[in-house]
Amino acid sequence: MTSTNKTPQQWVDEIANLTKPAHIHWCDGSDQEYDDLIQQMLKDEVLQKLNDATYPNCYLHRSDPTDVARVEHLTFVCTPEESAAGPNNHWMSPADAHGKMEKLFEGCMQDRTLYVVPYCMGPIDSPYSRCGIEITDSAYVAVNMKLMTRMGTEALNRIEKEGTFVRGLHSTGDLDPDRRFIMHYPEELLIQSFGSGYGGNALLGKKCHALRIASWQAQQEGWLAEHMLLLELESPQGEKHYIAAAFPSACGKTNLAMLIPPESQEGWKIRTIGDDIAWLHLDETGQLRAINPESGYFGVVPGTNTKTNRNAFEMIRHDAIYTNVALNENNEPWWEGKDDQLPVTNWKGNSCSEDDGPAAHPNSRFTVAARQNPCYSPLADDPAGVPVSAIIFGGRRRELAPLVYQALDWDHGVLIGASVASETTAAATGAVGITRRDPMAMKPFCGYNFADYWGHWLSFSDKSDRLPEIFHVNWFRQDENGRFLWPGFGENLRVLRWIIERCENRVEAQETAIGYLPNAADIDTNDLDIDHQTLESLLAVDHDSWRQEMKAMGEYLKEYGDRVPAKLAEQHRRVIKALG
Ligand code: OXD
Ligand code: MN
Repeated sequence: MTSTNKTPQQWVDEIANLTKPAHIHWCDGSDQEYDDLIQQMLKDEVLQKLNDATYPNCYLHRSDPTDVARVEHLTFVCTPEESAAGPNNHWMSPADAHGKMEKLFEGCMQDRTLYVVPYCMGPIDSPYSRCGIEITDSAYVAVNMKLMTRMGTEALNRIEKEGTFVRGLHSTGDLDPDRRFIMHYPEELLIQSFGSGYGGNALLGKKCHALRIASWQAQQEGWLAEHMLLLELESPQGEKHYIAAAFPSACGKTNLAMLIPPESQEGWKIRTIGDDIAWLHLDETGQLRAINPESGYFGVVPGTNTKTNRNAFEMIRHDAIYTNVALNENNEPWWEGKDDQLPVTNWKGNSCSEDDGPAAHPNSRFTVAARQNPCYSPLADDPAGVPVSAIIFGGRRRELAPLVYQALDWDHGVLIGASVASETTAAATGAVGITRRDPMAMKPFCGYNFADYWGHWLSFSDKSDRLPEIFHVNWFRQDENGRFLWPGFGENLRVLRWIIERCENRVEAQETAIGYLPNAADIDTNDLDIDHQTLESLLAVDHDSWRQEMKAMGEYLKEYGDRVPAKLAEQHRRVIKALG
């Protein structure tokens, strides 16, 4: 299982020999194949059809109740040297990991069909795209991959032409949490996932390939694979800007990418290029260009409604796969935050009157093709990608981080990205609401040592003098009574406008110890129920708290020892000095 230069057929033969499937199915990616797989899953009760009058072509999948989120403690990066994986990853030696996984995969597909899923991450004809083949024994994975990636014959043709591809082997196994592992072998361009059917662990094109393996490839090849949404912002004058923004899981990337401007922001438009992952390359002029490697969305359902995200609400009304939502009495999907009727059956399939807790799992998901998004940008299919004007980092922080601030330059921006911290959410198993460091929102997804990754980010300032401006935002500031200070959602457009004004050098800002902050008058608050004092506190920099924050950041950096790039340490010292 360790050699790399195999043809797809050779690799499939090898895996079939190991896993002993009853059938082998090469996915062609056609609509007919999708329909056939759906019919098969309805028969096998892997899927349940939802109300066809109100939710046409929508299906519900209930996963095993112990298999509902990414399992970071069971996710490993397997490099020959432990230090290459870094303190940010769990590590296992390639030999140990191969030994363990080979035993698990042996004979695991008896009585099952082995699906061969060739896919392309990114537009099929883009030089920035990369291909992979996922072998899986889950028809649910195959149909999700059809929605999430360019899957099938065209991808296989590209793979055959290029002669190289990322190999992903997945089996749901017996769903025993003690026999569940997600292994990454960056040097072999190989992923092995056993014992989970949950999206982030099983749809290998997404987090495993497009982030963990791709971040490693990107370091080798001089580009960036990031946990970022990509949006187009068009002004009333028709000026367009492209923004990439990194937020930890379940912090509203999908909502921001599909933002509907409020009535007060007449003439502004937002279109989505991507909602979760961006691959960024410098072009020959030094401009950073981005593609979205995915072609679908695997989004968090709870909280989606016409007020928070009308585009998403509409796009999941047809041709969608729901995972772990509740049902109402009309056999329609139901989730917390959907304000119609009441749920009768919860995500586990139990009666809501007899089972406490949320009706939909907090990490319940929808899968849909991106083209269903009412504000889908056709540029998502442009092989040249889009030119990025601004990069935004953000986290969920009750205190400290102002609504928005701008880095003094790229290297300072890298420190800001490396300092991202956020309160944990339900997207991964573990406690929710604990603040943890999540540099560049990549803590669960960077396939190599963070210290080397920061060094890679810093190397860009030597390669181009036209890099995007870097910003930090925080939509989640609360007062002492837990009330949000900023209205968020569509109103976040006001902050994006300031960001673009800064990129265009059209507005002054105040230089502070942590970066450039807006003058309060430059954030448009017309028609907003927000008083001057609240805005001032959203834009305040409390030096004591920031000194503590920088101290904590210093402690964090110590975990990476002398591998921390000198330029990053220098930025850290500079901010401490400026704080006085
Ligand atoms: C996701 C995640 O599913 O970040 O996108 O967990
Ligand atoms: Mn994500």
